[in-house]
Parts: sequence; structure tokens; C-alpha cells
Amino acid sequence: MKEIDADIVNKVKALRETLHRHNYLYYVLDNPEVSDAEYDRMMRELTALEEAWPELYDPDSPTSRVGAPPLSEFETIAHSIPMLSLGNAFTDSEIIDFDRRVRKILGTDDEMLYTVEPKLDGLAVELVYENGKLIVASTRGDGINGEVITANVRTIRSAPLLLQDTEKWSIPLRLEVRGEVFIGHEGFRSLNEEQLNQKLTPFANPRNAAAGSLRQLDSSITAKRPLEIFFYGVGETDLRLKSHWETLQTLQELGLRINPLIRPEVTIEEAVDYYKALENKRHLLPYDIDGMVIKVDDLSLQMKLGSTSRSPRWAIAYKFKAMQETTRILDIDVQVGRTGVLTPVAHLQPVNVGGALVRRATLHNEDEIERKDIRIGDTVLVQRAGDVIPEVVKVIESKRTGVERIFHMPLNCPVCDSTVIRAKGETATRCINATCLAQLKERIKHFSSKGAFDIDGLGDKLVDQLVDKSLLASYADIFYLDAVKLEDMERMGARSAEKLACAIEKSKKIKFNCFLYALGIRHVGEHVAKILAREFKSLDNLLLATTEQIGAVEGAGSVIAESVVNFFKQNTNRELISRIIDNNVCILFQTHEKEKTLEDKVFVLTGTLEDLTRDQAKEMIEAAGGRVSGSVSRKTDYLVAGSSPGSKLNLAKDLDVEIIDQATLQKMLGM
Ligand code: 9MJ
Repeated sequence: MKEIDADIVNKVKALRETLHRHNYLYYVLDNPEVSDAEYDRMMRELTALEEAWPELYDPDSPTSRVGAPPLSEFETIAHSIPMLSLGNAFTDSEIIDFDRRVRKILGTDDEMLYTVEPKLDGLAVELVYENGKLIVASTRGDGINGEVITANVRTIRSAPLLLQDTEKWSIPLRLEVRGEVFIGHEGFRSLNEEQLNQKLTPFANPRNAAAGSLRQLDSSITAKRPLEIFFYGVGETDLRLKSHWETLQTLQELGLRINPLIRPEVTIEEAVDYYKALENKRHLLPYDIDGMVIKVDDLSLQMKLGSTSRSPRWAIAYKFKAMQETTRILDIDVQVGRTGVLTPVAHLQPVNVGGALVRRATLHNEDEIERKDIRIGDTVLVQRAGDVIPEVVKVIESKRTGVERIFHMPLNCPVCDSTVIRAKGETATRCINATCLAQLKERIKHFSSKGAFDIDGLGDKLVDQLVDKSLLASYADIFYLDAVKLEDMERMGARSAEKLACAIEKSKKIKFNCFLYALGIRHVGEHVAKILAREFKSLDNLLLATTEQIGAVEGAGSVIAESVVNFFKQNTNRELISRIIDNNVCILFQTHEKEKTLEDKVFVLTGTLEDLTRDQAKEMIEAAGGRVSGSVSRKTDYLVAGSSPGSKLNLAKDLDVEIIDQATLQKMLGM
């Protein structure tokens, strides 16, 4: 037998202690001190050591536990079938290994078929329905026993109190369903706004907000929280089911919402491809996902595969790269934005967060720095969410050494040196010097950005140069630049000058909403610009509109209305607009609403269409008033089938859903 090295014994002991502490901080206090990635790394290291040295087995090791201990305030209930957590994978080769393992256990060389699902970053729950009625709901707890949170779950709109009676499925006598409770981005934003209004600490992320909301002892508080649920599996049930996909379809039929991005019948290679597609799409989703779950589809094979003490052998979570990491703040400086707002920015010890090197993070404003007690030299948790600027989530106070320095907002603008002001009741500190070059540069960058004039090649560095050399004194001057003037700039050859001049010329045809957004009117972002463009249809109409008329538009309101009217009232702004239009900028106004020919019709897409991507088809259907759903049900009006259709085609045939091809769809769209 191998002799165990004392270093290994100590390492295992230290990892267990650390992980126990982090479990407590995460699950009980909802106040984690390390990133999930760091936690996962430690857990994997401990698991590997324990596997290599079985003599070190300890039933109390953090690896022997499925989840959190139940909270004492709630009653507990035993799950009929343990709610296991999923094993994790982080690379393609670990997924290929998973597939190999599955086939080895099953003793087959045949290709396996899997169902793939986005992995929601929320809290696992189990709901028990008897005779179609929700009777009890519980958290996963430690996997064996969960906390009873029925009253709280009853407040979640997407968790039905009664199952749907369908022709196809008679209501099961007993059904235990499992799913993930979460809070979406929009709900999270408004919840935190409300927390701040009430002078309460905002939640660090949607997951913490969902956890805090679900574990409220007073369910009237939970009722005010924007909790949602997607279902993804069953516990004990008397439904006779053959496959996981059939399970999900059945849940859907019974009125239990499943995620529309779930895909059935994929090979392991297709699963890996779908993971990449999901990772790219991740930031566009209205809720957080932290990976993709791959599940063996055939339930009899799932049974054969069984589980380890920790997780099922028939499923694996392919995690995305972590979006949170810890690092140190080296310094804090201040940036001036296009509206003169001073934003403190942290310079970080560079750190890889979810595959991108992060060097800077926004600290938002003075109040945020004070609230989070962020100091120069602090070790902090940084977070990146999609395309959003990285931000500091919290300070790791235990890493403080005493040399950290408190940051103070400057009294003067760091660019033009004029005195800055912070109005009463506002969080923002502003430079109000209208001729401040920092503001001008930012306004021009906004004007030429995507979603506005979208001028290819007019990058930030070039704008800085053009302003510094007095070639741009306003955004209207862009249209008075030419290749000759541009060629004089640093790192600008004749060809790139010519290309940029062409891009400027091309940008002169602009949709009204993009034009409005480009002007940089306070409170008029892309969304509001679209609303205003749709409502007022032309620039003249909007110029003539009163505060009341604009304020009455749904989605606008008095703050926006006042800002728009004030903007157009100022002569300098009117002159800018005239100079833009005088130089042949052509604003494209939408003259008539597209006919909503497919109003309320539900479409499902399957297979590869001839020359449309699914996203293009979806956009066209939605523009005509239709809806695109991810799965076929009785509510589906049309299944659009391309080549190599999936199982949706058979289901559509079973349910008598009309099946059409791309050409028919295009005809319906009047193309
Ligand atoms: C999440 N979190 O979205 C499972 N999950 O299946 C999905 N979790 C799961 N499936 C078995 N989609 C255990 C956990």
C-alpha cells in the first residue's frame, strides 16, 4: 500500500476546512467570499485527492454533501428520490470523456442521443402535485432533506397551483417535478432599484436575490419578488415515460413551463456545438445561465447508468467560463462621460474573467464606493456580464492589510479643471462646462457608434485626435471631414482615409430612431428612441411636440419628455441638427406600420431552412406579429420544417399541427 505523505493529509484537511467555511458563507449567509470558479477549483482538487487516497475518506467531507444543510427556521421534508447535483465539466474533452464513460457503462459502441438544456443559475426546487394540485414545495437542501417553502413557491406566477387538464395526458395521481427558481435581469434591476429606494442593500446578483427571496419566512415579501421558474425533470411519478424529452413535453402539456432553448436528440458532437452557440447567445438572454446540461435521453438507459453518491451518471453540466474572479485594485481614476458625469474607474491587477482579460472595472459613483467601502489596494470580486462593462461586486474584507487608501471624488474636472458639482438628491457628480473636451469627445464617439450613425473606422483614438487638432468641434463636423483632412492624422494612410470618408458618406442614410439616439439626448437610449420614432414618425412632429404629448406616450413619461423638449429648445442643438441635415444626411422615416399578417400565430422552427437562418426567420415572423416557440404543443399553429428536421416533426404530426416549408412561410409573409 502507498504511504500517505503528511503534506497530502494536511492539504486535504486545509481544503476541507476552507470549503466548509465557504459553504457556510454561500449557502447559509448568502454572502460568498470567493468566486464560483475558485470554489469549483478547490472542490475539484479535494475530490481528486480523495479519489487518489481513499483512506482519507471522511463522511463529513464537503465532497460527501450534495448541497446546503437545511435552514433551521423551515420545516424539512425528505425527497422521495434524492435531488442530486450535477457533475461539472469545463472542456470539450471532458464532455467527450463523459460520452465515452456512458457508453462504456452501457457496454455499447452505438451513438448516444442526448437532450441539451441551458443551465439556469438559480435554486433547485421540487414541487409535488397530487391530483393536479400543488401540495408541497421544497428546496434541494442537502439533497436528501429539503426545506418546505410551499407558501413562497405559491407566489411564483410561473409555478402553477393546478396542472392543466389535457386530452393527451390524464392528470397523474402524484407528480414530483423539479426545476430552477431564478430572477431575470429586468426583475433584478427593478428589485435592486426598490431596495435602494427603501435604503436597503441591493443584491449582488440575481442568484443571491432569488435565494434571499425564496428563503423568506414571510411569504408576502416573496410575493413582491420577481421570481420565475423553469421545470427540467421529475422525481417520483406515476406517469409512464420513455425519454427525457418526452418527460419535458409532458410537463409542458401539463402547464409546467420548460425552457425554450432545450434541444432534443443531439449527438455528443452536436452538444458541443450547441454549447458554443449558447455561450455566444448567453448575454442576449433575459436571465443568467452558467452552462449547459447534457442528459442521456432514454430513461431506461438513465436507470442503468444510475448515480454516484454525489451526482447522476447520465447527466453532466458543461459550465461556461466563470464570469467572476478576485483581483486587486491598483488605483482609482475618474472618467468624464458625454453628459459630463464623472465615473470612478478601478484599475485592476489584470485578471482573466470568462476568457477576457479585465484591467478596469466601473465603480459607478461616489455612493457606490462608499456603500461597498471600496478602497485603493483592496482585493475585490469582479464580475463581467455579457457585453456590460466589468464591475466590482464586493470587497473581500478578510484580505485587508491596513495599507488600503480611501478614494475621494476630485473637486475639479480631471479634463478641463472646472469645478464639478453634485446636485442634491443625485448620485452623479458632473462637470457642467459645456465646452469640456472630454464631453465633446464622448458625444462624438456616441454619435458614430453602433445603433447610432454606425461609422466604421471612426474609432475612439481617432476621435480624440480629431478633437485635439480642432477638426471636430461638434458631431455635425463629422460630415465636413474629407479624405484629405483625414489623411493628416497619425496612423492614417491614404487608403484608410478614403475608406473612412466612404463610411461617413454611407452613414448619411439613417433611420429616424438611430438618428434620435445619436443626438445623445439625456434619457433617450436606443429603446426610448425607437418608441419616440414610432410614435412621432418625423423629426418635424417631434420638434413640435409638447412635454405633455411626449409624456403621454407609453414607455416615455415626464422625465424623458422634459429632457427631449429641453434638448430641442436649445438653439445650439437646433443649429447642430440643421448643419447635419444641410450636409445631405437623409433621415429615413417609417411611413406605414407593417401589416401584422401573422398576429398571434405561434410558429415552431425545425431543421435547416434553405437560405434563412433561424434567427432571420424568427425576426421576420415576429415583425409580422407572430410568435416563435421552442417546442411543439397543441398551441402551435405552424411547424416550419427545413431539411433534417428533429423530433419536432413527428410530434407536430401527432398533434395535427400544420407543417409548412420555407417557401410557404415566405408566401405568408408576402415575400
Ligand atoms: C438547471 N440548473 O438549469 C438540471 N438544470 O438535472 C437543468 N439542472 C438538473 N437540469 C438533474 N436544466 C439535476 C439537475
